[in-house]
Amino acid sequence: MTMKNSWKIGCIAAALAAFLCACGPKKPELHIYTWSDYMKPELVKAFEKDHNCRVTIDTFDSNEAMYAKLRAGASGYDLLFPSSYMVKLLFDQDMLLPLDHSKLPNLGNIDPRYLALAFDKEMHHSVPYTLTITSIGYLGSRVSDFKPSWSMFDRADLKGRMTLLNDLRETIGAALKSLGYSVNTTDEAQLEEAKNVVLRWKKNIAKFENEQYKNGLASGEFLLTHGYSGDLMLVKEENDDIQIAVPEEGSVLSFDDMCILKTAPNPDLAHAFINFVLEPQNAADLTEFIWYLCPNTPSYELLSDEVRSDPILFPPDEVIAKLEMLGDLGKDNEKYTRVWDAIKAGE
Ligand code: SPD
Repeated sequence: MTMKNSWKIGCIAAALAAFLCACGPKKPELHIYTWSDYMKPELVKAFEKDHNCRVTIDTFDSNEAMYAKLRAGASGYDLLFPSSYMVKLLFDQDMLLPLDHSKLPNLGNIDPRYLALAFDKEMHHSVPYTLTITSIGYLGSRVSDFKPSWSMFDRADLKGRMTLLNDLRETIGAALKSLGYSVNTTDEAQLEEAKNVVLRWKKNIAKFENEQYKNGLASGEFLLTHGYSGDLMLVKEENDDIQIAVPEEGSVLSFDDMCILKTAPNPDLAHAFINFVLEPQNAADLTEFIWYLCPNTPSYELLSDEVRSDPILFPPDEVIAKLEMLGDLGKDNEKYTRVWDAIKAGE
């Protein structure tokens, strides 16, 4: 063999070795489907390292969008983070895997005070991830005479500078609360009244919006927005003129839960991820990163004093008393969809 040939063979062998290494045994994968800005990347990396796996995260911006995508046949997801009323719908449609509690030794960390409010108190199919209090965010120096009230959306002087959530249960719920009704009413007359309230508000808002309102508020494009508590707290880090208030007529309290699809390709890894999130230090890191409270009792003492005294993360009892959870309304969900369609189509 000539020098030239043996050099060539050496190169080919090295390339082959590198190729075999790169294609080596495929790492297990975990596919998560969740809201945006809802996970701490460093924690995902730590989980990938601990479990020698790869995590991919897809996001949705409303429960209904997530549900529609799954019903349309999207597959391959292991772990979902829907709100509780949507968990109930997924459960009723037999889409969820019963949780194996022997793989979730950290379940006992869930705060019993909040678990008492949850629909799935035994955590058969879902585990609370975070709490959302739907609130109003506004720029303190730009909105004069602010009142913590849904009636702010009637302010013609803020026309075109406000947004409402593009979330039918939340926005119809806000109108229902403004009228003194339950966010779970199925009474047609009350829903009709709520529809007219949202149509009135619609004249003053720039748009129904679930994501861009965050940057819009931070940049001053919007002066007042209906928003999810943690998202508003997140943008407050960018602009400390942002104030957050819970309307005095009452608002929505939601749990977003972790649950595993029946069709999950990797249910073991999904259980491991849930248990990882329930580690007190991880739950505390999440609360301080995504700004939604992880209802995990031993994590509370790991939070900073500032976070522990925040009235949005740890609301006083009188605020909690005014909050209502969204329920799954079964067949009556259609009534809300009809009202929402009419709102979207209406002037
Ligand atoms: N960026 C995360 C948003 C999660 C908000 N929770 C939604 C609750 C809906 N009722």
